[in-house]
This record gives sequence, C-alpha cells and structure tokens, in this order.
Amino acid sequence: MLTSTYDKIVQLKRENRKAFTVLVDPDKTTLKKADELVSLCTKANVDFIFVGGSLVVSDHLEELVQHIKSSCDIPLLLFPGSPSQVTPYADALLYLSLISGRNPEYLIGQHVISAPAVKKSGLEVIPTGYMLIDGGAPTTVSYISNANPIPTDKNEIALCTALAGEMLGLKLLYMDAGSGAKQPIQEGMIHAVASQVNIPIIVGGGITTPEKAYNNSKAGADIIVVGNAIEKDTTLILEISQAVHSIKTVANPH
Ligand code: 1GP
Repeated sequence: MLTSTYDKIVQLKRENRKAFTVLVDPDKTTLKKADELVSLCTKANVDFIFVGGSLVVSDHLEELVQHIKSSCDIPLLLFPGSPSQVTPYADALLYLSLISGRNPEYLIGQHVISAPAVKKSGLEVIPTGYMLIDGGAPTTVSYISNANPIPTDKNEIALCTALAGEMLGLKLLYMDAGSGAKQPIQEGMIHAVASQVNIPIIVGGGITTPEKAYNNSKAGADIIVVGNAIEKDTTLILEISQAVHSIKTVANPH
C-alpha cells in the first residue's frame, strides 16, 4: 500500500512507467467543465491532476479542488503560483522553488511567508525544483516571477541547475516552458538532464500533440503535463495518455 503521492511518483519511475498529468487552470474551469475533465481523465487513466497557475484571478480554487476530489480517486497536486493557492483539500503540494531564476522571492521569500499556513494545512509537501526554460516568447510565469528562463539551447545550464537542485535535496524537478509556450522543451535538453539526475522529472509547457508527449517521455521525462491544449480539445486527454503510457523501457537500476 503506497502511503503518499510522492511514493506513487517514485514507484512509477522505479517501474519505468511514464505518467501523464492534466493541468487544470481554475480561471478557465467551471465545476461543470471539471466534471467533463474528470470523467475523461478517469477513462484515460490519467495519473495525476495538477491545479493552479502563475496567476489565478478567480476565487473558486478551493471549491474546485474539493469538487474534483469528491468525484475521482486521481491524486490531485497543487501547482501554485502563489501562497494564496494553497488549500488543505488537495492530496499534495508541489512546494516550488524557482531554481533557474535569481529572484529570491520565488527561491525562498514566498516560502518563508507561507510556511506556517502550509504546515497547518497538513498537506503532503513535495519540495520541487522549478526550472523555467525559454519557450520562444514571454509567458505569464516569466513575467510574474521576474526571472530569466534558461535559453532553449543551453542544455548544460539546465543540467547544472538540475544537479544543484538534486544535491540540495529537492525531490522533484519541474522543467517548464510555461503555459502556452510557443516552443516546448527540446528532447536534447530533457535527455541531458534525465541522463544524470535520479529524481523524477516533470516536463510541461506548450505540449500540444501525442507525438511531442511521447518524444519528451522517451527523452527522459517521467511525468508529462498538459494544460492549454486540453482546454482547446479534450479528446487529447485520451490520445496523449495512450501515447505516454505506451512507452515501455528497460528496468531502472535506481
Ligand atoms: C504550465 O507546464 C504547464 O506551467 C502546462 O503548460 O498549459 O502549455 O500545457 P501548457
């Protein structure tokens, strides 16, 4: 019996099973829309649901999280852009530190401010190194965080950043080109990081096709995240889930 969401992520990686996550943006998701998404996610065996965004304007995140939790067993993780997006009704919190940037607010400042509330929430906290990669145009996250993304072709910067995050004790890496990125992260960069880092790697930002999700997974992403494309076409949930789950690789010694 797995005891935590993080255990489940690690278990999947150990078994070399690739995972697929649907990102739900509270600003774009009514409770009715959430019902449709949850039904499709359940049918498609989606592994995780993330809820959050760099900028959330609506005030129903907590209600939305409770609603999704009451209608499915898929682990729900908060992917917060700010401490105001923390609610105790999720299964776990991606406790994000923007390690690719040099803005102390997103490295540690917001964490200090929100620490008592996070502790009180009782949420499972998963320390996550968040790496913003240039996706061809400014994104909401690059604007809000006031942090330079890692250039798209600088694999060695991505690798060194990831290694530092792992050695600092972070439990997950999230390589993100930002929501709606024009250009998703290149396979070469994912491979450069995945070949030297042992902690699970989440990849997202601008993934719009099953092929891209498949190729990113093959390159070393353990969890693929898609938000925007699914908002436009929900049939992608099944297609991308099948593509990601079709990957079978040799047993991982780690
Ligand atoms: C954004 O990685 C997520 O932070 C997902 O990006 O919305 O472009 O799929 P998209």
